[in-house]
Amino acid sequence: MEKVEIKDGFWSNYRELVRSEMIPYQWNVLNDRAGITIEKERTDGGSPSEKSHAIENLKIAAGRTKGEHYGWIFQDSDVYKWLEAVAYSLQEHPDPELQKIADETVDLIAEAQDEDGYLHTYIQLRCPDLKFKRLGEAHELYCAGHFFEAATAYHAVTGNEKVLEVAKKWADCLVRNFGPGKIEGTDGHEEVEIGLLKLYRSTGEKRYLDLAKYFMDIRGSVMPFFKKQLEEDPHRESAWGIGNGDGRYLQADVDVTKQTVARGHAVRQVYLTTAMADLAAETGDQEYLDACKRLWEDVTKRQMYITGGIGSTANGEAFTSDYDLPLGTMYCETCASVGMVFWARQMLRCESRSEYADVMERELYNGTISGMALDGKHFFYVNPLSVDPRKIKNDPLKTHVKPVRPSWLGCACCPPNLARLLTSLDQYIYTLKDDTILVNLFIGSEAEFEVSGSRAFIAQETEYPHDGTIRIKVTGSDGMKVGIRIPGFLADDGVVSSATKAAYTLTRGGQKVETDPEKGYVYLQGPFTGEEIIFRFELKPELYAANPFVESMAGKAALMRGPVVYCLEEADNGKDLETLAVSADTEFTYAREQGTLGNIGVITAKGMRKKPGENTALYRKIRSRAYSKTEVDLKWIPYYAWANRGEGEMTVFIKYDDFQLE
Ligand code: FUB
Ligand code: ZN
Repeated sequence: MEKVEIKDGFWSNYRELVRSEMIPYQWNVLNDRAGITIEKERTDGGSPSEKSHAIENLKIAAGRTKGEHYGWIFQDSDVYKWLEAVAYSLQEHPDPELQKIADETVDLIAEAQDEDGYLHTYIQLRCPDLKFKRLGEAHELYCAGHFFEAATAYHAVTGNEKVLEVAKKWADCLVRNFGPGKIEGTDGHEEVEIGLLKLYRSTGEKRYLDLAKYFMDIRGSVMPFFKKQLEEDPHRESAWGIGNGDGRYLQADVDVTKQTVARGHAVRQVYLTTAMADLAAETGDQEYLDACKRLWEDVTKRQMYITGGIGSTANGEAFTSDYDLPLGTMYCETCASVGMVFWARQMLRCESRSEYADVMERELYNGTISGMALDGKHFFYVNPLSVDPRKIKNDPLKTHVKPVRPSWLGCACCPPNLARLLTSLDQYIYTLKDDTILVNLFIGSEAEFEVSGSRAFIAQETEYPHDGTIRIKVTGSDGMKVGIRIPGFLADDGVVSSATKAAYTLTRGGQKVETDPEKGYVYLQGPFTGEEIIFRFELKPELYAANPFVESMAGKAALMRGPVVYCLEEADNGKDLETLAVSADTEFTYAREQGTLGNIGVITAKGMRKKPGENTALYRKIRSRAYSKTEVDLKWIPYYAWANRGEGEMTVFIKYDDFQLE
């Protein structure tokens, strides 16, 4: 019963880019006719990267062509994520030609499906005797989950019944095969749970929700099962799916409800918590919600970069330890930031707390869209916070850190994940809860909801994040409420309280609203008759320092304006960005700029460049002051727009307060 249409100066461009460039481009890549060079995501002999072959794999499984499977064990999921993005795109922008291609893809998938519902081209084509026998690494259920997500979206938008039939047949195959007394295991990579919960909502079939819960409940005790499968695997090549075997890599070391810290593979962790929070929202399961809250706290307060990036190490694409946030070797996979948005959305369904929307917004304006170039055809897998091409090229531990976005990646999980997020962005702006509509994101949009049995309309007009004025119009009955999020960045410590009222004004029909924020939202009571609600705050460039426990960021600061993280690039500031510094009381100037990076907001200020001078020693006595200082003009651009002007240095963090020390 909800319909949200985005009409926004910032996001409509991104959505149009995905629709007009990225979706057709991805389709060509999936069909191996894009005429591009695919790069490895990092130097690793074993990773397939010559071609995608994803559609061809399905054609071979369908018996339409002959050949061998090529690609990752989860190559099918690239097609499913593409299909999901197409579904959302068609919703906003009907396109019979694209729909025909997507319908034909559904036909192909249906033909590739086995009689009993099984569907996973890697196993079907390479080792059919290993169906469900290599669950630690095979990604069968992972791919199933992505297919269920695609199928429910495509069915909802286009009414295509076949896609839902294929999904139900596959899910019923899982129901028949998994559970107590059947296969008592799950997938090494979470995702099927998210898909099953969507399938449950789409069909009303509770067996899908039950299976999703089974797959999560068994995680904490599944390691012996994975190990036994490995021992019995006649084609065993590696054990990468289960890491070093202690279960941490795949969140299987302890019961999911007992987890206290986020560890292991970052995408797996946040897909798990997305599903747990979804299940908690559906069923009210308090244990699931409590675990999610603990993990949320750990991730967002101790393991997240300022860009929203998560995963501190390339080794296992994983979390490491609290406050371990290195700047030059971090991982910050695009998928992990996309996953954070999914998780935040589910947390908002469970609890009306603005901190979830704050993180969602941080991810959206920074760690997610930095994954795509402004042409919609080049992508980052890893989103670094600092790059110096000279310092990565000889370090085998930094091959994942790339200074420019490749045309495509051998492991292509990230680009289509971003596409499905951006095309479904309308689902994140508002959260509808009983009689209340939460306004989570400030995005120009028109929406229609059913609230407490009657229709409600809500429209937002804004130039955010360039400007901090949001005009909202609501019509709706007296039983309903609208909760407006007060962004955490308006409070000095990030925690919204009654004191934060000094940082904004909120008026309704010209009258000031004095109500205190409640867990970060200010609630307005209906009836609403279309009177204008104006929410206004100043967006100022602000320097942010990290918690002192974070060693890599000591003495450094990052610049943000509202939700947007800024960075310095060599193209604007010359080489040797590590020699630059600002003072804590620097005055910053913000301006809009139209140029090669599109219409962006740039920030300028006076800063300092410190060079060794005549003393070129690697170490010197601090009191010797043997270096030269020059005042320089500094220019920051939004982090999301970096690496669009060729190879060069970039840094999010800059030294600060350094001059006072001298
Ligand atoms: O394993 C499937 C996907 O590939 C993961 O989610 C990504 O992190 C990448 O490893
Ligand atoms: Zn990815």
